[in-house]
Amino acid sequence: TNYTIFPAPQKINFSEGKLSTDTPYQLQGDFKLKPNSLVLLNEMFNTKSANKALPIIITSLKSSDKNLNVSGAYTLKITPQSIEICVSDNRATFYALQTLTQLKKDKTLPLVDITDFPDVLSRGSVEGFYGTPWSHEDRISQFKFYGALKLNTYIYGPKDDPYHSSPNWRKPYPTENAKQIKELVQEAKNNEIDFTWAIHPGLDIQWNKTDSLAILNKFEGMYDLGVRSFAVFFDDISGEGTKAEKQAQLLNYIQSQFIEKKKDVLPLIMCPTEYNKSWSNPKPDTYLDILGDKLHPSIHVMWTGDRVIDDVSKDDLNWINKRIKRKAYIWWNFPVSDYVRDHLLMGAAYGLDTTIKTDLSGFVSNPMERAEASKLALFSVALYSWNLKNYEPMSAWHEAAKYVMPEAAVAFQLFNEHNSDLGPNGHGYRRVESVAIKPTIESFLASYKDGNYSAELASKIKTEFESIVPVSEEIRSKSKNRNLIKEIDPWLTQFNLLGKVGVETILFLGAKQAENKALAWNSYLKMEALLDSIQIINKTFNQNPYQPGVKTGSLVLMPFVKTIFDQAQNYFIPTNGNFEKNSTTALINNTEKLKNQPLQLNNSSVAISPILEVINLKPQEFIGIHIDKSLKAKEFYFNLESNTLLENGVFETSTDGLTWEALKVEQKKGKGILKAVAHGIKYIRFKNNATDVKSFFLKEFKIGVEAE
Ligand code: LOG
Repeated sequence: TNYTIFPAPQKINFSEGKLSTDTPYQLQGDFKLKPNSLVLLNEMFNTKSANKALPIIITSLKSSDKNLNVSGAYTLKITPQSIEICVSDNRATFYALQTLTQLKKDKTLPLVDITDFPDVLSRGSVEGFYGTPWSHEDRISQFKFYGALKLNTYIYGPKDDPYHSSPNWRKPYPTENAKQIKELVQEAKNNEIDFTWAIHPGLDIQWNKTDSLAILNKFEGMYDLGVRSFAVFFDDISGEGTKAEKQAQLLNYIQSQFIEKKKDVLPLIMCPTEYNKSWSNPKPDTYLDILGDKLHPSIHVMWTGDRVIDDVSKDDLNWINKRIKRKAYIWWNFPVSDYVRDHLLMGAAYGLDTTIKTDLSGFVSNPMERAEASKLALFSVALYSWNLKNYEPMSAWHEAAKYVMPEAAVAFQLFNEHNSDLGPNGHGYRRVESVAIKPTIESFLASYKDGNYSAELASKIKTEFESIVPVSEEIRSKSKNRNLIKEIDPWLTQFNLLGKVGVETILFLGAKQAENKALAWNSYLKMEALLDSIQIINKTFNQNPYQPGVKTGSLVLMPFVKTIFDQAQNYFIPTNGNFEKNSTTALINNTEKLKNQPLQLNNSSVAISPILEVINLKPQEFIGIHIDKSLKAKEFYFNLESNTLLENGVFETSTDGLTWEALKVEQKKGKGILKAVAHGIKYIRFKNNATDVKSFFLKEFKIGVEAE
C-alpha cells in the first residue's frame, strides 16, 4: 500500500511490518494530553477490545535542532511494540495524532519513523474579502478541515462585517454574534487554530485618545469572548487614516497597553495601507520605511506581493523585508473572487516560491465567499506552507479534488479544470484553464480557419465535451457535501449546458463538412437554444452589482463554441454580420492602475465594472467611457463615493474625444444622476483638476444607451 500524508512530513522512513489498531491503548510518558488529542486517540483505537493494550509513549521534545523548537513540531515512531511520540506542545501532539490517523488503513498502522515540523509558523486563511461573510456553519467546517491539515491560523476580517469595519468597529458585537464568536474561538482551540480577530478602523478613525481607547475597549471585549490573537487592518482606505506615523503610534500603544499587559496573547498583526509593491511609494523614508523604523519589532506586517493579486517570489520578499525591517506576513489573494464574482476559482495554487521559508513570518490565503469551494485551494496552501520544498502545485491540486470530494473526485477534477481562469479583470490576474484540451482546440481552429476540417481533432474535442455532460449530475448525486453543492449549483447547471452545446457544435461541424444542410441546420438550432439557456442562467443566478452572472469554461471551451456558432450564423444567415465585434466602446483613462478595469455592456447601458478599493487619481488624471458611434447616450448614473468629489474634480463630456466640456451635475456624497445627456455626446469622464491626489470609491459609472 502507498501511504501519503497531507501535508508531507519533513522526514519519513517506512520499514517492513504493521501494527494493529484493534487494541486498547495505554498512555505513558510525561506529556499530559488535552481533550482534543484524546478524542483522536479514542477514535483510532479499539478501547473496548480485550487485546493487550498498546503502549503509546508521549514525551516532551528535547532537541537542539531549532526546527523542532517550534509549535507543532513532533517526532513519531511506530515499532512492533509501541508508538513513541515526542512533542513540542499540545498542538504537536494533535498533529502527530492527525498523521497517525492518516496512516491508519484497515485497522493497521505501518512501521515508520517520522520527524516533522512546519516551515512557516503561521499558516491558514484570512477571511478578508468583500461580499457576504462566511456563515457560522461555514467557519466551523473550515476549522475542522484546517485541524486535519495542520493549518493553525484563521484571521477574522470580512470587509462587510460592520463591527469589524466602519461604521460599527467601535461598538461591541450584539449578543447573538458575540455568542457565535465565543463558539468559534472554542472550535478553533479544539483544532489547534489561533483565532485572530481583526479590526478595520481606518475609514473614519480620528487620531485621538478617544479612538485609541475605543480600539482597546473593543479588543478587551473580544478578549472576554476568548480571543487571544489580534490584528489591525489599514487596507483600502484614504485620507487621514493612511498616515504611517499615526498608524505606528497607535499600534505601539496597543502593543504596550494591551498585548504586553495580557501575557497570554499572540504578537499583533497589522495590514498596511501600502500592502503591495505596485501601490507603494518607492522613495526612501516613506510609508513602508516609517513602519519599519517605528513599529515595535514584534508586530507582524502583512504583504500581498508585487501587486494586489500576485504570485509570491523571493525578490519581492527581499524588497519588502528590507523596508519593513522584519519578515513579511503573506496575505495571499487567492482564491478570493470578490473582484470576479461570476467566476469560481477552482484552479491549481501555483506561483508560490518554494525557497522562501526563512523570508516570511506567516502565510494566509484570502479565500472565496464560497467557503466549501475554497477548501480546494486551501488544501494546497496547507501542503505548501508546511513543507515548501516538497510542494508541487499540480499534484497537490489533484490530491485536493480527491480530499475535498472523494465520492466524485474524477468529476470534480474535470469541473475544476474548466473553472480555473478569472476572465479579464481589473487586477490583470489570470490562471491557466482547460490545459489538456487547449492545444487540440487551437490546432483545430487554426486549420479550420484555413478551410481544413480535421476529423481526428474534432473527435477528440467531442470526447472532452461528452465527458463534461454527466459531471454535474455525478457531483450532485454523489457528493455528501451539501453546502458545497449549494455554493456551486448554478455553475454545475452551466457546466452541463456547456458540455451539451459543445457536443452539438461538433455535430454541426460534421454535418456541415458532409454538406448535409438539413442536419447542420438542426444542430445550429440546438446550439442556439442551448446558448440561450446559458444566457438565461447567466442573467438569473448570482446577480450581484459587481460581476453578475455564472461563467464556466470561459477561457477555452466557451470561446470555441462561440467562434463556431458565429461562423454558423454567417453560413446560414450571411446578412447577419457581427457588428458588435467592431465596436469602439471602451474605457478611457490615463492612470496605470485602472488600465485593466473591464466594462459591463448590455443592450441598454455601458458601465465601468465597480471597483472595491479606493481610487487615487493624481492631478490631471481621469477615468471615463467612450461609447461607439452606433450608440446614443441617454442618461448618466454615477456614484463616486466621496465627501469632496467636486472640489476641483469635474465631470466632462466630449463628442470627439479631443475637446471637452464641463458637465453640470447635481450630486450628494459623490452620487447623482443626469437624466438627459446632450445630443451627440460620445465621451463622459471624471477628471481631477486639483493639485493633489483625489480619492473616491468607484461604485457606479454608467451611461444609459440606445441604438443611434
Ligand atoms: C483587500 C481585500 C480584497 C482583495 C481582493 C487586501 C489586503 N485587501 O485590493 O479585502 O478581498 O483585495 O479584492 C483587497 O488584499 N484590496
